[in-house]
Amino acid sequence: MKIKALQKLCLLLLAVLLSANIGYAQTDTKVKKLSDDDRMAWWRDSKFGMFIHWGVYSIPGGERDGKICGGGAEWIMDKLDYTIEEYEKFPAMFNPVKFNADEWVSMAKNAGMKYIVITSKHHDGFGLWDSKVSDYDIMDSSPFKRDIIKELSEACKKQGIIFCFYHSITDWHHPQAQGNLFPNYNAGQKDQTVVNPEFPKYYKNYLKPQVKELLTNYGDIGVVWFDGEWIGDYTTEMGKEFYDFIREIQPNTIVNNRVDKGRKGMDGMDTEGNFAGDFGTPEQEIPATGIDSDWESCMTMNGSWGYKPSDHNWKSSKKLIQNLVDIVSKGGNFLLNIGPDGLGQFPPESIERLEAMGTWTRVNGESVYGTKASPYARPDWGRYTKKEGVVYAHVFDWPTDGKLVINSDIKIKKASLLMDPKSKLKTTLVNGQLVINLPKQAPDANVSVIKIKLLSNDDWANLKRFKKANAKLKAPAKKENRVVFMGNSITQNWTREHGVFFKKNPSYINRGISGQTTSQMLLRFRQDVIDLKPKVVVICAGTNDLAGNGGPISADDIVKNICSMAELAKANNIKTVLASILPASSYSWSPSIKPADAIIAINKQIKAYAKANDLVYLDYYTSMVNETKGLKKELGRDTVHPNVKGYEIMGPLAKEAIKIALKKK
Ligand code: FHN
Repeated sequence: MKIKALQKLCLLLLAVLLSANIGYAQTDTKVKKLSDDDRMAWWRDSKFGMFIHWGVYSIPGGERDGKICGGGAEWIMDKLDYTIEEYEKFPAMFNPVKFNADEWVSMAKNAGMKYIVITSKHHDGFGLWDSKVSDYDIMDSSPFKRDIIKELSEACKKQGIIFCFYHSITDWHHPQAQGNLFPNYNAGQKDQTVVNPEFPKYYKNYLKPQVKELLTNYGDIGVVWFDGEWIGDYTTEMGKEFYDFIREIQPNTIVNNRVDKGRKGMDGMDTEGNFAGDFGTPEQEIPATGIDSDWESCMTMNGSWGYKPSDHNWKSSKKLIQNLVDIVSKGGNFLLNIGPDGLGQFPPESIERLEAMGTWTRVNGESVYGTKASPYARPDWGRYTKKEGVVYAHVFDWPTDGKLVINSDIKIKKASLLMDPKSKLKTTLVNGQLVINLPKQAPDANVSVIKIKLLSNDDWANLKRFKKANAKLKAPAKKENRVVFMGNSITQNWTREHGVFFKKNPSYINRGISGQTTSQMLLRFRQDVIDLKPKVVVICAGTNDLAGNGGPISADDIVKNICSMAELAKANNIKTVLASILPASSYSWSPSIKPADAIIAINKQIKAYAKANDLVYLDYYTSMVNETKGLKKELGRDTVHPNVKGYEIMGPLAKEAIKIALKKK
């Protein structure tokens, strides 16, 4: 093929490739707009982020000629009265050669933080990225000449951490903003009439274009975290317009409520009214109670956001871990701050606390990430967080008696130490209060977490337990005397403890479920008894009601529930054998209950009802009771549950009762 033709072909190919690339880039900008819930999902599940206040103010660290500025060191320009000219010496000195973005991101990730919010520009106006809108930035005004935002955003992307940036609306350097207010650059906060008539130009020609740069050149931005909106210059109209402007550029980014003017002080939540912004921003405080809207509490580890070596007022790791739990239990996110020094290093005190939080989140993270706020009253000993079917009890103060009183609305299926999934913690009822029995020693010095698997509400009566078995069960043959045993663990354990009874009587069907109360049995009576078309049903119930498993219930109501089952059986031509409650002096899982006399009283009522309705009363009680109205030791695995000998007593009694029932008209 002649050279000329070949060249033409290559040129053509190149042109096609180039047009495809442009096509790709163009397609790249067409981002599918997520619903608000989908857009917020990653943030709501993340719960824990790193705030980084870094800038040229990290060089003086809050000190000027031995004088320390009050509050945050990042306010030194205002608090220690630097003119702009004087302050501009800091960018010229800013050369953080120790800055390593990957290391920073790893420290955040290892602490259990899911996103990072870096100050792209704080109130002093200095930009940590390569801005084409201004030279007052890291590339043009400092010897460092590395785009910090670029390096951090790439490091975040590499390590799966969501990259976000903070941006100050107030600008003490810009002449059309607050740059003309020396020495009180923040005069406009207290006196809203102190405004710069040029501010709208700053807003239009500087603030928005710079934010657009940050939203355009550094990939997906998780959160745009505004601040400094308190100046009189900045209006709610600007805020709403700015919000839309940002969502236009990155439709799925999240913007805090400081984009608008609704925030009422450090409380951080918006006042009544229609304000832009996706979440509230409490600062240095944790709301007293849960808040049913999106919010994130930002907090320093010591008393300063910016690096301030003179500030030693460090919160303990324990306090920070408990703050994380407290915030998450109230439905919020925790944005914990780091103030790196002028060389780009995290203070050792911060690293120590990040590591401690990492040690805790690596073990207990499931009790934080993706959880919902606690629906229960706050316990004195700590906090709750919740997930579908699980409640996490976060114990701050380990009970000296090892008895953790749990909110009685929590329907416990199984409790264990989160750090030891195989552990099984006994739950007992003491004076009607649900108690989880804990080991003497708290497993974690900061916050020890108990994982509580819930009896799933949607299947409170455990209808799914026998669903499959029932479906497999064929309809009884015409002559078959099918008998269903309805009950609790006493019935359930019969198959395990004395299985031969059911083997020898294949028409006997065990439908006992441990822990069940009469109300739960009533609810599943249709599917687990009536639909199985037995000739006879043996009902042995009431023990767990007396133990208070379902909460307090009167003896009369227990009997009513049992009689209701008998009436259901009668209505479906099923003969009923009403079994007595077995004798018991106490219940290990509810030690405060002394059931002996209540059992006698209820059995009397059941017997009377059976007599009055021509049903068969199956008296297990008399053969199994000891002299103290408890279960004969030799017949029980414990004070309640029969052992093999116990079931060898019960078997013949039951068979005899069934025989009598079958004969009844
Ligand atoms: O003035 C700032 C302060 O420096 C810091 O950035 C905090 C962080 O939320 N916000 C402002 C004070 O409310």
